Amino acid sequence: MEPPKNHPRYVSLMTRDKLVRGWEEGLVATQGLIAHGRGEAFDYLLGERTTEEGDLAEKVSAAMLLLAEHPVISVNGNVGALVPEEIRLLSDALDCPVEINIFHRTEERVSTLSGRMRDVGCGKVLGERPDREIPGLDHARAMCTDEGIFTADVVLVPLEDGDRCQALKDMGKRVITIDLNPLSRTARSADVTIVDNLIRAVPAVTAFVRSLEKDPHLWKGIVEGYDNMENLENVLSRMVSTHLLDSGKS
Ligand code: PTJ
Repeated sequence: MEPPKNHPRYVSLMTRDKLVRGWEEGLVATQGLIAHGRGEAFDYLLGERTTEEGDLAEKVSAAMLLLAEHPVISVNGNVGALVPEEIRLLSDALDCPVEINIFHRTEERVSTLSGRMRDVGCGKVLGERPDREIPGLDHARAMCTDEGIFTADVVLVPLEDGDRCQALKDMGKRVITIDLNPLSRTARSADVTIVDNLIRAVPAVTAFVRSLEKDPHLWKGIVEGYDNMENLENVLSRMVSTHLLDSGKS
């Protein structure tokens, strides 16, 4: 049953439904439902909106992706279920491939997710035929493609596992993540952490790419002036500040 549109948590409830449908279709790992619940708790503390810190990280991410020679967008089950069209729009804006890169790997899920991304119009979907491994990870989690993540200089990895994020960093890549938990290992090891909900963050990064694409002279300055740890501290302070007690959502 669909909640009324004026329900204070309408978007959150509809997002849950979308994720459950994704699970029924075989896109989302069962663990993905649990991971989403953790994300929801942090989003609740943010007031379920994009903060100044999220906005800044989204702008820096756009500039970093525009500066990249070979950017790649990594897609897992939650991403494929919640924001496939939005990822396609971002990959179009950057003219870059997406790579299916999942933590709980089965060949069936890789194939279902690849199909979903092609159905929404993604031109280049990698990951079904991995031919490389990310050093330092066990075989299933290390698999990637030479054309995609292995040779990428900048990787956008939403909802990434901490070990894999660190392994990508160890390969010398610049890593951008989207993670509502500012305390996660991924959040703390990425170059840019967007502490915002996937459903708001991906369209926001695309909008920044579109607005910055004609001003290449601005990109470097935007990236160089950014301090990820400082931004994480700021968003964490915002989460624990008492003004949220007035928000009155349930
Ligand atoms: O599809 P697979 O097999 O690759 O598995 C995907 C999950 C998400 C299950 C896997 O990567 C995983 O276990 O992730 P973690 O380590 O639980 O981390 C997920 C992080 O994403 C947590 O810190 C959550 O707070 C955060 N998160 C969950 N939902 C959202 C989110 N961040 C942004 N937007 C969300 N909607």
